[in-house]
Amino acid sequence: MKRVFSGVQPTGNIHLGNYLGALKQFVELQNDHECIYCIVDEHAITVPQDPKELRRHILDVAALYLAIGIDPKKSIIFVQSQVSGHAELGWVLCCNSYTGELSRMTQFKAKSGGKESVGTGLLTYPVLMAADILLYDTDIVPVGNDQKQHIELTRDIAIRINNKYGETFVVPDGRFMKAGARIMALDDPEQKMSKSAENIHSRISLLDEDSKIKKSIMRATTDSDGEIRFDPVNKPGVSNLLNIYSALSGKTVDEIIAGQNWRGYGDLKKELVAVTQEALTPIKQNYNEIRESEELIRILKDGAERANAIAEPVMKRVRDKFGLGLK
Ligand code: AQP
Repeated sequence: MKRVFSGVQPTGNIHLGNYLGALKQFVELQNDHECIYCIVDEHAITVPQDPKELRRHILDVAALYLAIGIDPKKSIIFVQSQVSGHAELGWVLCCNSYTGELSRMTQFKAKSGGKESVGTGLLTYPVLMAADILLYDTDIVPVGNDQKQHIELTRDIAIRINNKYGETFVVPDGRFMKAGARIMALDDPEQKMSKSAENIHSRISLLDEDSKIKKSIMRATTDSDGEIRFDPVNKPGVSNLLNIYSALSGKTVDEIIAGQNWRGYGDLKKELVAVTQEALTPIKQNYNEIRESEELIRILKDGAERANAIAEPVMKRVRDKFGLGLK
């Protein structure tokens, strides 16, 4: 069975972009793959976090993992900082990567742009991500499109080390959805939907109430020509709505448009409101049952043990290749 690894940052507001780009794949893959799903708290601290909030968000994401259908009997669910190999391997990989390649990463440029002082963690974030993946001899990494460049970097570092020290790492492949790989902000379809955007109507969070879902979709930015067609370059707003519809319903955009009798964008939006509310209702119900249960902590502790049992032999291999520690 091929091994799958991916993670989500516990930074709050898990949204439709995270779900349709990455999390939905997590569920699909767990029946015929060995899946390891992480809550990447060490990534979250690349920007300042309130400690109490961070702890709360870790459990929020864990509960969401279960609520969307990740089954802890099939998949490993754990918190990154509970397995020390992530930080240890991160350092080894840092010593085998270059500031030039890291400063060229689009996400680093976007997050550091215009700031006088930029934390080192923001620069080395993709190296820690490479460590997360390589630590488990991962074959497949299900992520959104925005992570493509980081997956390429992970491959480059793995190949570089394999060439220099002999076969050390499995070289992984990214896995991207057809619909949903890049969900755009509702208020500005030129930007990706994001947890940290100030305008709450730029995104639909998985736990949003029906009234908030309706408000955010009904006020989504479209255009003035009134024609409903999929054309991301000239009609990014309408195309984004159709893309979300397609990813949530499992229908192609052609099927959606062919069956419609809409008189304008308002009708498309109303239908998308219904489709979104229907998709998120069971997730919210499951979440509310799971979030306060003691079972959640037990699942995460058990997951960390299982993850560590896979990571430790890989770390031993790395220490041996690099001559670290004692034999
Ligand atoms: N808009 C998106 N469309 C499709 N996939 C997306 N992902 C994120 N945004 C979109 C995917 O979600 C997974 C988890 O993301 P993350 O928690 O690691 O953080 P992120 O990519 O930094 O997410 P945000 O929402 O954009 O957060 P901020 O605002 O803090 O930067 C990843 O697989 C990602 O590709």
